[in-house]
Amino acid sequence: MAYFENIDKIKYEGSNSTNPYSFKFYNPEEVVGGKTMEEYLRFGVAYWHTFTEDLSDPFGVGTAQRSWDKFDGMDLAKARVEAAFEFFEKLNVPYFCFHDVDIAPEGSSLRESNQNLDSIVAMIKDYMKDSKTKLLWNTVNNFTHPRFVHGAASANNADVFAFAAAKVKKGLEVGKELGAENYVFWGGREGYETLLNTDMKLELDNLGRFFNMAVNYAEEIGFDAQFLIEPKPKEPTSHQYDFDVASGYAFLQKYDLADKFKFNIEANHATLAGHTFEHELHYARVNGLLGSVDANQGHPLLGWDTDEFPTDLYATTLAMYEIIKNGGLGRGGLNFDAKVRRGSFTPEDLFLAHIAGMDAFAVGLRVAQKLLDDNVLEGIVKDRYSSFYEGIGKEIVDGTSDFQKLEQHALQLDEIKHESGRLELIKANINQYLLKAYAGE
Ligand code: XUL
Ligand code: CO
Repeated sequence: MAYFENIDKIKYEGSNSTNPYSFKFYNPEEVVGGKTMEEYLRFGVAYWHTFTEDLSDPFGVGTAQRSWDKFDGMDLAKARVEAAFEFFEKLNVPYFCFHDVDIAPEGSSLRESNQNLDSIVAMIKDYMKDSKTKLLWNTVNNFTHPRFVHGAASANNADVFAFAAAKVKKGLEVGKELGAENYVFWGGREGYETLLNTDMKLELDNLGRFFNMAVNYAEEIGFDAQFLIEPKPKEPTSHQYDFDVASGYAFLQKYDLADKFKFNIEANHATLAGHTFEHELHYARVNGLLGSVDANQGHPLLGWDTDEFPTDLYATTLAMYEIIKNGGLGRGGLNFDAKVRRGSFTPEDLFLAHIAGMDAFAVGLRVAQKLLDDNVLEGIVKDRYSSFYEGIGKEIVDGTSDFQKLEQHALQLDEIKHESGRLELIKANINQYLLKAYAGE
């Protein structure tokens, strides 16, 4: 049975096409910077936003029209798998990702939940045999069920810690079974609502113990996925421990995990933390920790995680700039942790939204590569720091200087000369490159 019978396979038709069901800029075979767009961008579809989301919000019920919703229970889970693989094929997307509860309903016991998972995982494995779409990452949802009301690995209750561990154990087994390239930890409730009833030291230590046990178990079963932490500063907690890349990195170092994890960076989480998307990508990159990306965007006027499809070309360009400088995303990818708006409730909107996001990142890739090829920004940065390439600057960098020598140097200075930072020129240059990309130049 077809769930998207009105939609044909989405093809690249170029920037002049008026067909909404076509890619205007994403041409999977086009080579940019020595790799095809498909290899560079490694797009992934999020199962939860695309196949289980009903589009409800805190003030209104769900509006999504999904033909699989006529089923329920395990039949619904099976219908979603059929719909998902039809969607992946029509969108021609190389990856997908999911939480345990997205693909199979929880049973009345852990044992029953695991049985439900086993049967859907077997079905997905079968579909994957005839599909090019692979599993970018999986994870488990340790935040929705009431048992996680006070957290999971950072809960105040050891039974909850054990339950959370059992779910991650199963998640690692599922990841191995389906050949997941990464495994994600987003600490939805690993944080607190108030310090007034929280033992922060114990919670952080427990979280460290939990991650170490997960690493050990993955090694034990031979699951060699890249482990990723997905930082977010808050929501639903008022403070989440994996606040941003910098605090996540400090946590990993303290608990001896820094060489076992990288980061999955989500645009809207970065902005919630008061950072730009490119800040988080950059911070991870320069520390060798950029693993994967949850591609989306926040609404500039709303202060929460709106998970919109990314359409802001300036943001996708700066993000792709970081990703290219990282040498690509390795085993990671650009997963759309993005959902259609509540008013965009038709099944067709699911395609149109992904096309918009894929095209936006394809433009970002083209423009960022051109900015690098033409040395538009790199030269400016290099020049700005030229004082560190020779003389006293080189001594500082080489570690051969000290306060005595620096005082001697400072004492003989007359006037310190500064150059303009040229910020407006830099921004004008980026605009010029973006507009040239529209014109196909
Ligand atoms: C929530 C969020 C999650 C993670 C996976 O803000 O981003 O969907 O990506 O648990
Ligand atoms: Co996410």
